[in-house]
Amino acid sequence: MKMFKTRTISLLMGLTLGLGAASSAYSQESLEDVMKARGLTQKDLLAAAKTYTPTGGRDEYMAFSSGGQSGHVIVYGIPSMRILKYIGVFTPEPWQGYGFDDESKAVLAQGRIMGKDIVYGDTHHPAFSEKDGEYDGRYLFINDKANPRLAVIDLHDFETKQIVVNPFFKSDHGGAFATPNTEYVMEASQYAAPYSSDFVPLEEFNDKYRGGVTYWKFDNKEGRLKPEESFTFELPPYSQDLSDAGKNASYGWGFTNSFCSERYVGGIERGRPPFEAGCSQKDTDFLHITNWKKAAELVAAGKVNKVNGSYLITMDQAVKEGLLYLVPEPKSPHGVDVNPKGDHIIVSGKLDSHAWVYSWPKIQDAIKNGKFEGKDPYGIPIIALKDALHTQVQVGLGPLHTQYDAKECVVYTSIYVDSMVTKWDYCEGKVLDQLNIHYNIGHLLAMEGDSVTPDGKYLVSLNKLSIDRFNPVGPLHPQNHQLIDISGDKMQLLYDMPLPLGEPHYVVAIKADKLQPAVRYKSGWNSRTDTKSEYATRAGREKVERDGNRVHVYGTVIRSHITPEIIEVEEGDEVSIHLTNLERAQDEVHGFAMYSQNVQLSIEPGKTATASFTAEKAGVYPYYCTEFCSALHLEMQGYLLVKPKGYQAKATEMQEGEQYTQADYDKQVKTNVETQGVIDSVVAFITSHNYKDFPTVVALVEDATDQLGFATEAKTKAEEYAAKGDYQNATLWAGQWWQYQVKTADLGLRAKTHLEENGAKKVK
Ligand code: K7E
Ligand code: CUA
Repeated sequence: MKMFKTRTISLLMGLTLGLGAASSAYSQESLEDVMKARGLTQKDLLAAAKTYTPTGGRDEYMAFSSGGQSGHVIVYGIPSMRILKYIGVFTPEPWQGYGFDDESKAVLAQGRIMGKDIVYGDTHHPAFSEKDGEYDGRYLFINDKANPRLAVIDLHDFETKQIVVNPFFKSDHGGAFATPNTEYVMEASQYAAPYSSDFVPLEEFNDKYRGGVTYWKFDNKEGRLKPEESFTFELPPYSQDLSDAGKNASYGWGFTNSFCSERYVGGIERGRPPFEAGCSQKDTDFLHITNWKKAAELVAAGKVNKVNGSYLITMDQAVKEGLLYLVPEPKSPHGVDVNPKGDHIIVSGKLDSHAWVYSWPKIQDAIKNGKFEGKDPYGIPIIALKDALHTQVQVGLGPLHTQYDAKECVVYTSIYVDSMVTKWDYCEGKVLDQLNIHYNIGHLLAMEGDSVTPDGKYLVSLNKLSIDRFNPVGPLHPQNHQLIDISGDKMQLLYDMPLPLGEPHYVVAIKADKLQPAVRYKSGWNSRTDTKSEYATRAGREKVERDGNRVHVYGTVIRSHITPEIIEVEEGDEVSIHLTNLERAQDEVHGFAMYSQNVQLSIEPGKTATASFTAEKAGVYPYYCTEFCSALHLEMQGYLLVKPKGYQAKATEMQEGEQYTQADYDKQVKTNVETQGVIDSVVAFITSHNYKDFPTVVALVEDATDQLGFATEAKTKAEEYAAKGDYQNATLWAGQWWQYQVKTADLGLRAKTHLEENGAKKVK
């Protein structure tokens, strides 16, 4: 302990004096040496230079990837391809305390289905909130295909705030897709099923099984989906697949494709040919066109009935009101993508080598003139292909998804079977370039590719299989995201990134400067509801409240202690520990984990989080902070004592491990005086510079001032005990005084470094 103190002091001194003098030693190795040693080509170097981001550098774009089966969202930077965060969405995520604190458990509980907790998700399609068709950087939505749900993530703190369960579907896929002002978020079903939770035999598939597309109303001010204002289009049992919202020319409409319009039901065990045979018989499937704008008006006018407690526009009503149309589309399509102007729609068929380009003006004409080639078995008007198609382009075998370039008419389509990306012109109908990617590309993503003004620049190929790309890690491989430079005429492959967390289906990327995430919460904040927590606790107001066997602990955390440090309850008590992080400093998160109780909180600066459990068994339960928050992090600890019923205390005095004398006290005080010298020199440096021009430094200084205030309190206590000749307590409080000094010095040094690195100027 004493050794440690001395070393820390010299470290602090060293930092104060030595920092700022950058190392001038430079590597003697030449670029050629490294190229030779690692077998790199000029092309490799060029690619490396385009993605390499020096330490401290930032990315131009932030990508939000579906986390596939993990039920999370993965955030990474482009072009560095560095993973920045996993966001817990449908699955508990201990690092963030997601699914462990009461506040986030309440979010996950919104996603219960038939009373059951569903603690994973099969996430597919993330979507940003939009304003006038541009990403506004406020919210992210994502669907869960297996358990038809949508989640809302607030990009102000990258936390999941809401989960809604579809009131009709038993799976979804065509979500999440936002309308141009995030009026609605689309979610289409995938596997047709009865709308009720009752048993319905498969023999009644055509009559009783249904698909659909839900338009979830989004309250842009509140940042929440509004189930009571949302509505669903009843659709035939055609296995709806992906969706996209119309924009500009096609604003007010939505598009949803389908892949088994044969309505085939397999069953090898009943002697029937399997699904895959029956679902790929016809040459075409159906693109569904829905008018959400008009539908919303009907809902507002009280003309739509509720089923399962939610607005349902039946097929009959939709046809009667002119809200629903079908157009044939290529066999087994996968992906429907509206262009930025909204006047073209591209659909690719997995079992066709063409991408089909539809003309929205043509479709509109057909609708206006009532020009249909017939009706499907449910009475939905079908627009003839020739009355809707602009052109068909041979793009390669197994085309899937399409992304739009910044240049008009230019698009990129993922070619699954041929494992390549085809760059082509949909206005002229010609192929421009093709790039082999590693293997079996699924989605691809362009920068701001779903907005009305895509950026071009980079493309990421989301390859389904990574086979031989990386060092082997067993039979389950990561996925391979390949970064491609699309700024020139020819596509250039830059980088392979393994993504080892579920199978990401789609990714969306936004300009990084559109995001302004917070670094702290307002003090005592429930981050999941975005309101002041009723359990917020201020420094010095920590308390324990008991009502029968219900115990509420109102505590705080700040470097380096948890208050309370000892919690005493009785066997059988229901315990809730509410902890508020009093820190204001950036990145000063504290954790809270407890032996055998499934307790693990992440308490970011300002946050209040709650751990609740039943103290079932008498015993001793250590708890501690799980984030390495300071030099005295390991000492950030405590004990929950669960006493047997009717327990009578035996020992009355704490057994001290060490006895301290006046000499110990004097020695500690001497150390403290020296430390104060360090603090004073740092303070002198900061105040002699224009530090007020640096918000980061201002925050650090505020925090340091707090810590120094605590130091003064501890100093007073130490001196009081010393005056009474109680050197045991005097020495311990002098030690605590020093703890606060160290934190002050640490903050001060961080502020000083920031000033030095950011060109602060001396003030007279
Ligand atoms: Cu995997 Cu969009 Cu669900 Cu295609 S989806 S690849
Ligand atoms: Cu707080 Cu470690």
